[in-house]
Amino acid sequence: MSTVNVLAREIAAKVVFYGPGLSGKTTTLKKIYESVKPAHRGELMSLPTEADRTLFFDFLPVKVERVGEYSVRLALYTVPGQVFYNATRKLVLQGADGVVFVSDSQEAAEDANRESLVNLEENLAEQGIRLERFPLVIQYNKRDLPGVVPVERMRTVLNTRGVPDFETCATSGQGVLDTLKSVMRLVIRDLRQKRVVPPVRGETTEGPDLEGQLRQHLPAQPATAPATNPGRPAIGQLPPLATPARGHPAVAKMAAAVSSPPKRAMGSAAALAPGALLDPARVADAAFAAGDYDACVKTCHEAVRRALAYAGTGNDAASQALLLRVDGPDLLKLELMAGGSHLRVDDAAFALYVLMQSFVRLQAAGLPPHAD
Ligand SMILES: Nc1nc2c(ncn2[C@@H]2O[C@H](COP(=O)(O)OP(=O)(O)O)[C@@H](O)[C@H]2O)c(=O)[nH]1
Ligand SMILES: [Mg+2]
Repeated sequence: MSTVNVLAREIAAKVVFYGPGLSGKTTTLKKIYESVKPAHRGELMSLPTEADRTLFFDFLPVKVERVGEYSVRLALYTVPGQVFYNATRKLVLQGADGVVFVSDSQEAAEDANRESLVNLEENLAEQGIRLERFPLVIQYNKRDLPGVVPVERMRTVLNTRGVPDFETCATSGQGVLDTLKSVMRLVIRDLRQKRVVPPVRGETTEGPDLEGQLRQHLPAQPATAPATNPGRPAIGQLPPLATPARGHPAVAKMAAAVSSPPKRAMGSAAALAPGALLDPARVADAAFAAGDYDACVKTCHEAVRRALAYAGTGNDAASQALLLRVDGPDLLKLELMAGGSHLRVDDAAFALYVLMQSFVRLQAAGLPPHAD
């Protein structure tokens, strides 16, 4: 789903964090969110499933000012790991430019890791993508836990292709940013090979350049323990939690540009919309992108009502929400918001979140009955 604006020298790419349930994908994204300066990221949007509050879907836009001659905007997504969410995984995977496979180093997770990797391979194959030729990086996560599977054993099973791999601890942030840098490097190299991004004059490798750029824009070097390079310097501490720059214009603009790049854009809502609601979802994504938060919230509100109507037009909105298991208080908040004006980026992000929640619940209920 990469888009490249040659005139503006801007690349927008999509990276998906894939892996079995509870391997640490959401924690990894949260840590990236905390580590990147507010001016260089948007809001982290998370869509939880019902009972266990396992995060179903997370989305984080990140911007790196310059890589070679280009500035890079990354849209980072996680997928739900549980087996029964494969439809959602396929949706989120659509148009991915790169994948970070987050494996769980605990012995009990060995089967789940393997199965998830096979599932990734199958879902990419459905899109006509072979993993052999795809930007992929592996995280061996939860290395802090006692008695974890030796890295060499994990590598033999999961990294037969010899892709870059990293030992990580997502809860402390160890290795997380190195993984991100690595996948970014692969994505850009891939786009260059495909001639989507022109090669940089006089530069044979983007490696050191990219490294430099990230150093410049990340608050500190993270803890690192790349499995591929055990001779690396000792680990540092991650910086304290950054204060979210709520409503900051730069954040809004950046979040917008990433969440909805031009043309073939799959914004966060459109990614999950059933066919009949694709248009309003696109309008909502685009309004968010344009910074028109009033319009975004109103469009989301209207689209949510249409989504809920699939639960039966004879029911009122509250019953429809109940039937579809859309969160009542969330819906109420959206209703109240939609009547207001001068809404902020957080409001719009929340509205998109409720809309996505409705789409996911529709999908879970098998609605609309025909994939229209
Ligand atoms: N000890 C330890 N726990 C982790 C690590 N990464 C994630 N966790 C914990 O594992 C659980 C599941 O993590 P989560 O990010 O929600 O997994 P996801 O399903 O892949 O999104 C949470 O309780 C996390 O705190 C890690 O590196 N070390
Ligand atoms: Mg999660």
